[in-house]
Amino acid sequence: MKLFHRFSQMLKERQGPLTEELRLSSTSSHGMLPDRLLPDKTSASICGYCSTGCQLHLHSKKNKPINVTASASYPVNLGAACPKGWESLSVLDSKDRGTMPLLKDVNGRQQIVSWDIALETFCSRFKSIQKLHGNESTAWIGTGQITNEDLALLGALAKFGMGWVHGDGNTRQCMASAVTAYKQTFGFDAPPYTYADLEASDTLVFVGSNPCIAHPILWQRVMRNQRHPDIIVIDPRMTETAAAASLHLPIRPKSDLTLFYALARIFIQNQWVDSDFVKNHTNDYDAFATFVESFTLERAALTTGLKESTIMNLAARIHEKTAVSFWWTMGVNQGYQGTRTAQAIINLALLTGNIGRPGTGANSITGQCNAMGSRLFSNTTSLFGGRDFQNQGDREEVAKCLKIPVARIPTKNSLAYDQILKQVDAGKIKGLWIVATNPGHSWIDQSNWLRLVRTKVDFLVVQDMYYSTETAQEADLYLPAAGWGEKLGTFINSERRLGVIEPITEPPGESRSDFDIFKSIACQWGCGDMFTEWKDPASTFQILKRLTRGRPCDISGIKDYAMLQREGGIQWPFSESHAKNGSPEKERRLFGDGSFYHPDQRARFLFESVQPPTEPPDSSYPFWLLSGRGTSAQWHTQTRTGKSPMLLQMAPAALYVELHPKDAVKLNIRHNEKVQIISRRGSVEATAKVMATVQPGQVFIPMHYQEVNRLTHPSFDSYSRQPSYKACAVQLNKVS
Ligand SMILES: Nc1nc2c(c(=O)[nH]1)N[C@H]1C(S)=C(S)[C@@H](COP(=O)(O)OP(=O)(O)OC[C@H]3O[C@@H](n4cnc5c(=O)[nH]c(N)nc54)[C@H](O)[C@@H]3O)O[C@H]1N2
Ligand SMILES: Nc1nc2c(c(=O)[nH]1)N[C@H]1C(S)=C(S)[C@@H](COP(=O)(O)OP(=O)(O)OC[C@H]3O[C@@H](n4cnc5c(=O)[nH]c(N)nc54)[C@H](O)[C@@H]3O)O[C@H]1N2
Ligand code: SF4
Ligand SMILES: [Mo]
Repeated sequence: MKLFHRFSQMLKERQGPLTEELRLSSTSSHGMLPDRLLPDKTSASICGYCSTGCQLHLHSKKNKPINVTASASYPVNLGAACPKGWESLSVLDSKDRGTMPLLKDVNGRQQIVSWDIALETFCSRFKSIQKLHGNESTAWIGTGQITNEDLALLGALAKFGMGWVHGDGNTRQCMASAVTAYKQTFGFDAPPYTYADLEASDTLVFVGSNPCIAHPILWQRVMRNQRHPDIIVIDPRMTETAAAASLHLPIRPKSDLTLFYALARIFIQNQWVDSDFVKNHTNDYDAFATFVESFTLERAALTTGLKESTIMNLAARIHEKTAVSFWWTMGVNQGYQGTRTAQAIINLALLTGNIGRPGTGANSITGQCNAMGSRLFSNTTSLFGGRDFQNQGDREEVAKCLKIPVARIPTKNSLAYDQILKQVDAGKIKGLWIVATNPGHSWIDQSNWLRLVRTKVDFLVVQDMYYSTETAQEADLYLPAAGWGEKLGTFINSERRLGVIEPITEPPGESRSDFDIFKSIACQWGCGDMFTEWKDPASTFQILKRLTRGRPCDISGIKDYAMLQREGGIQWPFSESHAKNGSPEKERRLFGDGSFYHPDQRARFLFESVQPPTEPPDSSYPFWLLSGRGTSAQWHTQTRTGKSPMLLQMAPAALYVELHPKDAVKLNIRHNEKVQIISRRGSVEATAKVMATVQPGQVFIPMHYQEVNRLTHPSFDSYSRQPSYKACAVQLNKVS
């Protein structure tokens, strides 16, 4: 009773919303919480890992984070979280958190320095490079894992304050193909769906997407679907998602484009097309119909390795249902024809009229917690709010909105990530600033990356939570950043929902939030005046609202963070005029009225001839190497999740490779034996896991192991410049 009394008292004094779960568990007859687990403060925060955007309640006691619960009332996760979410606080307290800036001395050793020296060095070094080589000689590489407010301040500071022209981010590795596909087809980068569509579909088609592992709580939404949906997975591997599907199509790597064009041909030939929708809301149908004529069933079967009857069966299953949704992720985007493949999926949705209605859509799932925010607010490839640097009117709008001279806004787009590195190699870009990404593990073709960083970059600044990352260890100057759980701002999830992240604890030592670091740099650089209105994340959010006003992604109707918290997040668009009609609906999808964002409001059919794989297996390198997410417990380069003992127990610590039993017999390799994997770029040693998850002739390595990108082949989609991580040629040898 005493405990209950204390708990009620605490409820009265709480500083944030307490979860239903905590309240229940502490008052139920069998579940009194021990005193050490009773928080004195709770924050409600969107998870800082994947783009599902679950809301977590973070609890602390005497300023120490103690535990996490999943918000039961939040419309995204409805009380659930995955292992990374549950463990999100435990990774903050780690001995390799940066607590002070580090600067390389004359012997190349990183030494602790004060912030004053760090900031002075940052500005003087970059300024001197710019003075000698011009404003295009420096660039930044950002991320989809910091807040909208951080991203916008970084983008405005670098381009408008410091005069830089080039910046890109890790979202290039991830979402660029989807972004380009949507922009070209719909007229704006706009994933049309809402998560309720997962529950309202009769048929869900997942292409190159493994939500069981990569978006576990989205997968739970699929499991809540009461319509006994047909779940179809198109993936070379028998993934966890494929194993749970009603139909798995183990397509040959990088042959999706042929499959989708062949499907379009089947729809057209059988008159399974929603002609009214096509006539009223699309352009270029006739040209598309002519184009797909050569994609016969025989051709598709030959290219994809799937049976003709399987392809016909797939077409019929899509045709027979009224609410069909298509979902794609990295198996599509990370391809040398990723943009066209994404558009081939969109074409199917347009042809069959599966868009704008519940349970439908051509739906790209984003990756990182704020990949969507980086698309709208990073000010890299596109000018704020999805505008164009090359458009005079767009530049004037932004200048007016930010009250800066229009001349401050570059008139050209940033180079893409790979192009920035090419300029580094050419000696044109000499200074790099890397924020919240770890290319020393994640960038394609590692040996080239290392060569560039060590021999071509004059000044490398790395801003990260940990000083131990592969990238931070190469830094001339390392800036210690606060992480998720220690800062405030907003993220946008896969269904366009803005949500708030709240701090629950202080950053360690003298580390600072990214926002504060950018502000300090602005002052030191001498452009602090430009950012007086950008006082803190909350006031910056008001600037972001202005930047979106009148755009498809208009969020001007969202009053403030309190409103976002009260409403359970809000999906864009939510303009001032929306707001006049009252509270936002809990779930909203786009294109219900069939009007798209091109000036004629019509979507386009976009298509192109199929190109051969950039590095197909041959007699010397006979295997396809696939890579991707291997476990729900690890996140990318493991800098964060690798700090949780619990998460570490959930996946093998050392590099492994999945290999088909038939190939294992041929090569005389047994389960758990060591093998060497060699590509034209490098070689690594791994433990063989003999399992039929992969097809014969294919092997799979999770991307969480640093070694994987020593092997990958640097080829890129020509429209999106996204790296084609997913497939290259390797050979396999038993280590005797
Ligand atoms: N646990 C965990 N979750 C994560 C992440 C993480 O690191 N860990 N990262 C997040 C991020 S940033 C992202 S982008 C997402 C990625 O989420 P997903 O894209 O779902 O994950 P991946 O495993 O990279 O790739 C998906 C599938 O593409 C398949 N694939 C490979 N080549 C082809 C092909 O040619 N055609 C087809 N159809 N399929 C192919 C692979 O076999 C793989 O199963 O996950 C997010 N969620
Ligand atoms: N072979 C292969 N390679 C791949 C992929 C693949 O499928 N196969 N997938 C690609 C994809 S989709 C992606 S998204 C990339 C991801 O690649 P990365 O972005 O390199 O991976 P992360 O480990 O997420 O790196 C984020 C870094 O930011 C730091 N950090 C976290 N939060 C904060 C913060 O608030 N502030 C600051 N300053 N730092 C912070 C972390 O410690 C970490 O070092 O990898 C790509 N690489
Ligand atoms: S599914 Fe994604 S957002 Fe939800 S708890 Fe897991 S990592 Fe976090
Ligand atoms: Mo990603």
